[in-house]
Amino acid sequence: MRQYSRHFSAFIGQLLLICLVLQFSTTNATRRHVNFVIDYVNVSRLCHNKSLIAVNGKFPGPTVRVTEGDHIIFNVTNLVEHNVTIHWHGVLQVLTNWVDGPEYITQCPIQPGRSFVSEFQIVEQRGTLFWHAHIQWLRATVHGAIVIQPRHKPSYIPSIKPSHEHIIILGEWWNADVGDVLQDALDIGRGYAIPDALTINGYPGALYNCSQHLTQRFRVTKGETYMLRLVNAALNFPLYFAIANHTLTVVEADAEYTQPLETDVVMLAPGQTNDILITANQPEGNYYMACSVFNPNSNIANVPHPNISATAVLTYSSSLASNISFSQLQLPSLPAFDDILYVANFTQSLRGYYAMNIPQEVHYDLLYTLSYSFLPCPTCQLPPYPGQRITTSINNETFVLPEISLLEAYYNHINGVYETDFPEKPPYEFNYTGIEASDIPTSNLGTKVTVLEFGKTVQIVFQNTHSLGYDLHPIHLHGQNFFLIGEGFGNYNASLHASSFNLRDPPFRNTVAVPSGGWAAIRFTTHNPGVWFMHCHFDLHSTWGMNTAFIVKNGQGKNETLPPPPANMPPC
Ligand SMILES: *[C@@H]1O[C@H](CO)[C@@H](O)[C@H](O)[C@H]1NC(C)=O
Ligand SMILES: *[C@@H]1O[C@H](CO)[C@@H](O)[C@H](O)[C@H]1NC(C)=O
Ligand SMILES: *[C@@H]1O[C@H](CO)[C@@H](O)[C@H](O)[C@H]1NC(C)=O
Ligand SMILES: *[C@@H]1O[C@H](CO)[C@@H](O)[C@H](O)[C@H]1NC(C)=O
Ligand SMILES: *[C@@H]1O[C@H](CO)[C@@H](O)[C@H](O)[C@H]1NC(C)=O
Ligand SMILES: *[C@@H]1O[C@H](CO)[C@@H](O)[C@H](O)[C@H]1NC(C)=O
Ligand SMILES: *[C@@H]1O[C@H](CO)[C@@H](O)[C@H](O)[C@H]1NC(C)=O
Ligand SMILES: *[C@@H]1O[C@H](CO)[C@@H](O)[C@H](O)[C@H]1NC(C)=O
Ligand SMILES: *[C@@H]1O[C@H](CO)[C@@H](O)[C@H](O)[C@H]1NC(C)=O
Ligand SMILES: *[C@@H]1O[C@H](CO)[C@@H](O)[C@H](O)[C@H]1NC(C)=O
Ligand SMILES: *[C@@H]1O[C@H](CO)[C@@H](O)[C@H](O)[C@H]1NC(C)=O
Ligand SMILES: *[C@@H]1O[C@H](CO)[C@@H](O)[C@H](O)[C@H]1NC(C)=O
Ligand SMILES: [Cu+2]
Repeated sequence: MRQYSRHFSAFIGQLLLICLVLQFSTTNATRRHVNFVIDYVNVSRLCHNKSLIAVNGKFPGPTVRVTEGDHIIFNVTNLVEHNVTIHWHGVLQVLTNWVDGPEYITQCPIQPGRSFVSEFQIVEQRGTLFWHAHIQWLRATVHGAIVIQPRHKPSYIPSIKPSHEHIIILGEWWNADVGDVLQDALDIGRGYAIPDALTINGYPGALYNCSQHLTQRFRVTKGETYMLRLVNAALNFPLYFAIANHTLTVVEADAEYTQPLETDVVMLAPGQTNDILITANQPEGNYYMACSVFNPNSNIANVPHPNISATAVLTYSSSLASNISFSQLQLPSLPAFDDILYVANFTQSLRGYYAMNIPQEVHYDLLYTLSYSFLPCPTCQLPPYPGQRITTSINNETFVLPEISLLEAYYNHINGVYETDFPEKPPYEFNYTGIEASDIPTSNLGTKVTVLEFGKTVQIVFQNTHSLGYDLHPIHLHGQNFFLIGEGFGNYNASLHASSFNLRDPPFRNTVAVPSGGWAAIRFTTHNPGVWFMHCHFDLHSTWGMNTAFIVKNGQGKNETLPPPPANMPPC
């Protein structure tokens, strides 16, 4: 393999000239430089001091601010004793698949002491996304917001001019090292040590020990409207968010406009983002904002979750000088941790704009079951499944990460790295959401992908199953957004459900929270050649194998052809 890498570098060297020519042909867009140094930082939370891996000494990391159309020239330098990759989550990466970031899917990791320098363009997206490490569970602390200002606002978007904005990243905190949390989870072969706290911009807030004095305050001026840019950066929990006495108006999801939706509480699955407007129309004072877990898992051994809300405070300007009297603040009311009906209504109320071009004809019609499964594990001895470890699977396939990137293997025709026979449907039909124990399958281990022709429309119905209980799975697709055209509880039935698909104003997203005990249908068109990862955005489930990838073939001409790799791709 090492020999191969040298060969590969020489090959890239020859292509450098071509790449430079390509770079200089795109001169009139703004170039923004993003310099990330991955380093250790000491932080103190919940009465614990800890050294964690972060970017530029910040946790959460720096915000990347760009305007639609900009070129981002990044330099990611790794100064920690751990392999790292950075994924620009939700960025469409048009013709720049090489810098997408998932480890061993599009690149080998940036090894300690090395840098990765390259670039991509933000094409036809606006709103909030985020960047995060895409290797093991490093993204717990290696993440930050991406803010994309629109270049031209489409005429169908109501003109709202928020006077200011605040970034609100929802996340988690472990007193332990997250690498150890992952290793323990792998060793025991089932659950994992849940986080010690939920966080807002890295802080647990006043309801946790040693945290009151660090509670984050977001300043507002009475009468003005603010844009809140929300990101769920948590590893394994969908989260509710609300602000006491303030109505939230959702206007964007995953960096696409939505029809304005007024609600008291939003729910974001890991990987999802929302832009929300609030108006400071309440009496001067302090108001709690709070975030709590939505955990619809009805596992045999119910999955535990942090049950204390992360909080921060919305402070009207005249109250800024005075201390907060926390005991007098009221928490916003949040739905119960398992309120699947609230969430179903919220997600189904969220609509895109009619102006979008929704593909009506389907070329690839796929049904993907999302399941837990078991594989033998002699060292995993905990009851109730001694000798077995939990895995996850899609259509009975448990994904195994290769040792060189899929993209490298595809581009250079290297055999034996992946197979192209990922099943279009589950091996056989069963009562997917039935409760019979026989639904618990033993899965196949492999690295299987699906090859797609350019310019075709793919429909995927994700069907959750009852293997080991019901659960939600936030499925994230790299490289293209999809229309979320339908969802429901129970088993998907084409003859009943396909006719009610929303082909008028579905939201256009990169992550869908497939309902616990139900299904969700998406549609996208293959406009972007390359190898695109698709996976559950619960890191635990992705680690267990709920992943696959699409290879989108080249179309016609240069604008539909994946360019050669940039110079100095990190070698394996
Ligand atoms: C973090 O704390 C440790 C122990 O106190 C110290 O040795 C180290 O230099 C600190 N690191 C940074 C980046 O401040
Ligand atoms: C954490 O570090 C600070 C200094 O950075 C120190 O004052 C404090 O005592 C430490 N706390 C614990 C629990 O070690
Ligand atoms: C990338 O950043 C590192 C660390 O700041 C620096 O040493 C290196 O020269 C930079 N590389 C380029 C090509 O700018
Ligand atoms: C706060 O600390 C006390 C005393 O150590 C402990 O009993 C309690 O559970 C802690 N509360 C939280 C929210 O961690
Ligand atoms: C805020 O909401 C709480 C509970 O919903 C209510 O009791 C309180 O009166 C409200 N405060 C204001 C200033 O309206
Ligand atoms: C569903 O959500 C919408 C938008 O927030 C709200 O107006 C409506 O009352 C909700 N319906 C139910 C049944 O909760
Ligand atoms: C909250 O979580 C803790 C730890 O997981 C658990 O011991 C406790 O029973 C939970 N409390 C409630 C009210 O669910
Ligand atoms: C706020 O609290 C701090 C620390 O307890 C105290 O020093 C300060 O005087 C207080 N400020 C006001 C305005 O009460
Ligand atoms: C599937 O299983 C569910 C729950 O066990 C049951 O209510 C339903 O009737 C079953 N459906 C069919 C078609 O057997
Ligand atoms: C899944 O794959 C395993 C291993 O090949 C096989 O034993 C099992 O029968 C398959 N399950 C289904 C539902 O096809
Ligand atoms: C590529 O360019 C051709 C010719 O201008 C155009 O017809 C086609 O739509 C373009 N493809 C993409 C993906 O933009
Ligand atoms: C880091 O990545 C390199 C290249 O893929 C690999 O050979 C090495 O084993 C990785 N290191 C660790 C600790 O995983
Ligand atoms: Cu999942």
